[in-house]
Amino acid sequence: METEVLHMSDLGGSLPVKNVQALASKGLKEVPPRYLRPASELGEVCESESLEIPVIDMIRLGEDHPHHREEIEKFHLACKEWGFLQLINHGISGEIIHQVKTDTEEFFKLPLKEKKNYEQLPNSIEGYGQAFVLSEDQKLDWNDMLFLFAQPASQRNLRFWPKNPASFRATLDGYSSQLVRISLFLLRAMAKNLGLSPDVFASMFEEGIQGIRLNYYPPCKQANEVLGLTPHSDASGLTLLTQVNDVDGLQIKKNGKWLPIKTVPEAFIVNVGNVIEIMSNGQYKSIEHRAVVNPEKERLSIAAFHSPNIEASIGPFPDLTGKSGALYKTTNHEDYMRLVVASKLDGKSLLDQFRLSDV
Ligand SMILES: O=C(O)CCC(=O)C(=O)O
Repeated sequence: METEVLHMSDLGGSLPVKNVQALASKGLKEVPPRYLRPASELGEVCESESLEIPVIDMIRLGEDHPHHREEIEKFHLACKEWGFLQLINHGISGEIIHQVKTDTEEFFKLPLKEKKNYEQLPNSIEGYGQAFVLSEDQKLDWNDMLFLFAQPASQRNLRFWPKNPASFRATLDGYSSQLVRISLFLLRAMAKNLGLSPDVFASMFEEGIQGIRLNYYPPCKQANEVLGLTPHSDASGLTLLTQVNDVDGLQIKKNGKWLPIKTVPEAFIVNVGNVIEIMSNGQYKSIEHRAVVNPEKERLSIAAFHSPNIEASIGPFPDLTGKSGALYKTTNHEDYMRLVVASKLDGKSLLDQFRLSDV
């Protein structure tokens, strides 16, 4: 008997919402109330110049590099204490990065009617639209997205992959496999830093799931009253983010305040997701983050989320449970993904459901 292959886009979806780019282009006098956040929800932004996320040089992480030990230690601390870092010298050519940025910009410039050819279908997260909207009274993000499953290639649904610009599909294909290469390299370094055999994470992520979210944040005159993306920690294992244009907007939660990230040109912003926090039994941290919008300029970003294969179980590695025992529940990946898609973004609340005690 043939077993039915689970397609990621069958895991559930979000309620449809208005297109924000179209709304913003109307030159509204007032932003509709569903996008406006109370000041209490927006929290305090940290202005300290001295707080900057670690910058890690991937060449120096190489085992033969004379500064390997120093860099690998810095990487370990970045994963433990920050959960975020900027990765330089990652080996992806400037040409691929330039092309993926240009194609992303070109896609969002298309007329709404054309973008809607790639619109999400009911009950599926893949395509052009929005994610994690579960009720009609939920506050909305000042963002439109195109979400695609890019890996494993058997999960691709080309129906949602834009044909315009003409280079989009080939560009994303090349970019996607380069990101898999980087993420496997980082996962091996993480495993070694945690005292595990280098392939324990990589073997689960090798044929793993990669979802790519292209974000478009229109400018907003009431930028300080809306959010581009609600605070959340990433459900996946490891995220690699590229900022497409030179407009910053990512903020991470540090010591109870929101710390704006100043992006290093050509760097990837890398962050630990919930799956690695769980598997590392809390040694590595999946940090809450959000996106804010600019009053004058549009902002675009590309987030690539890397998760293990669907057969993997999501739980603390037995070698890391030590004296404290397991600090998180173990669950199967399919159930975990179904929960992710059915949950609204809400800080670290998703991860909290897996905690067995305070970490
Ligand atoms: O646009 C950004 O800087 C953040 C994107 C992000 O966190 C996401 O897509 O989950």
